[in-house]
Amino acid sequence: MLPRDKPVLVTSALPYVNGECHIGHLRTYVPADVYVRMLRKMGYNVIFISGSDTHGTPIVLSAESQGVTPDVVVERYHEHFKRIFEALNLDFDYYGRTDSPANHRMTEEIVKRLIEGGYVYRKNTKQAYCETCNRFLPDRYVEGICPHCGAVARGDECDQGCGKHIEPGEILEPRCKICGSKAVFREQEHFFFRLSAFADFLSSYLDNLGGTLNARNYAREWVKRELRDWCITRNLEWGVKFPGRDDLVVYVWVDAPIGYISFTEELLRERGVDGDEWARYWKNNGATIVHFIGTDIIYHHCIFWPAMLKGADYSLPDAVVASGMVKIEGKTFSKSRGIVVWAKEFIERFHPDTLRYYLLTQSSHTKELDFSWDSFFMRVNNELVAILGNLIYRVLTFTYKNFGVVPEGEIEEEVRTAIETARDGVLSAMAEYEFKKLVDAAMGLADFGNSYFQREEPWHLIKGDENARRRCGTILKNVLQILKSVCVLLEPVMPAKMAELWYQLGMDTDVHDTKLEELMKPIESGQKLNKPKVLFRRIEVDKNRGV
Ligand code: B3M
Ligand code: ZN
Repeated sequence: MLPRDKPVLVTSALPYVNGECHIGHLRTYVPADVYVRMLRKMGYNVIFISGSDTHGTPIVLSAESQGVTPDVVVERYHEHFKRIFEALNLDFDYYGRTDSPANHRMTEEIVKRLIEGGYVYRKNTKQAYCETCNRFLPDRYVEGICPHCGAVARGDECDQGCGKHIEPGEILEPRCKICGSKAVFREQEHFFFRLSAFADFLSSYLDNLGGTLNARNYAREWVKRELRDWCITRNLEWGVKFPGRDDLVVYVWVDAPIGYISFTEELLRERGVDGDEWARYWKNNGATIVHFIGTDIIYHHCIFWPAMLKGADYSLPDAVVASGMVKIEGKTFSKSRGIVVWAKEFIERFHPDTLRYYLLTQSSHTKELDFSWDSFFMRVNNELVAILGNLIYRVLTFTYKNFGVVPEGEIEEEVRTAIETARDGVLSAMAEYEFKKLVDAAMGLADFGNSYFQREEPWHLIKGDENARRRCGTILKNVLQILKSVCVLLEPVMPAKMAELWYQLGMDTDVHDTKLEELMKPIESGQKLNKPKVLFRRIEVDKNRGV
């Protein structure tokens, strides 16, 4: 587990704000949010940061195709992402944007340090150029064939094939993305980061990097093979200017991760903490840094980013947690081909917590998640409704009707043990970054609750003599304790629904602030219950299928 004596900084990858939020994004952000909420329950001091990635050709191209300037696109989708994240209860302490003045400043500062350290040099390179449009074609402006695997690829990444980063000038058979004509290569001077100088550093760094194995192993393979120097400037107007050069901006993968640092600074400033406090998080290992990302950006987070931080003398990430990719009904996710599920449409139809639950349970964190409507309906109906909702509603209506309050009684050994088992399962899932396991451990406790309630048959006991009725009260107190514990354990997973349950249980604290110690504290006898309401409703499969 993470060290106890430092604050923890958790980040989730910064979405390009060139289009709407989809479940591919949420597949990374929801687990990050669960992780943060659970760390807080474990007593850690955590800050949780993300923001919009506002630069680079994804934004510029999208603006160009809509006939507007990049800032218009950024403004629109930045607000969109914020709204979706709020609706899903993704509880960022700070959600920034990489075009902020602080990020411009921080990027310049880090690039200057790299230059001073001798890690940046200039070199003439071949750059794709379109003779029809009369312009250089950085990154996504050019399409062609991946030099590594032969798939159709974008200028800077093989997005449909091997997933590798592609350097300017490397793409084969380049074509201009704007007009479709064949591109040529022209010589131009650019700036390079001496990544090759970091090979030894990276290989020992990666040996000790925490997080998920997929991230570490993928990056190790690269370091073992070859690290080529990295071109860090582009011919674009939109972005952070390279120091001393008005005609060049830095590559988006320079200023985007630096956003993690700038947003820490912006957050602490917003909280009124003194000027240099951010440095505690990013200098001299004053914090534990954990990045949540998708597998397609492991290279950037495990190779470029630590090398940059090392070169500029900042703290290094302690863990990189990479979620697997998303498929839709068995097909490769693709916005352009319409194989996508939009977050907004989803949460207009179904409760956001059901989406959170689904994304966490549908597959293990590092494996591919194959979304299908049928599997979503099944999880809601067979798990949330049949196991969890059923337990909650039966227990609460029965107790509310017959007692109105939490009855007297002792918590039984068997129940304590079941709660401890669930808690231990959750803790080991946290240590492994396995969020499906985490939910399963909590749902296992709900399962236990159902069989305990069923086995003890309190509905017979209530009709019996005084002794039987006392026994009935004890049973109910025990199941209420189970509900309370399930509620605490599932709050990170379904924060809105669990807040409702907390209320129905008559608790007067805020479930979002509860700590794991609460699990072992008996629910108070005499505490008034609130009128039970159904928490999860069945989805009518036939009506909802195929939309
Ligand atoms: N904006 C999104 C992506 O490539 C990219 C992440 C930046 S994280 C610093 O999927
Ligand atoms: Zn490839």
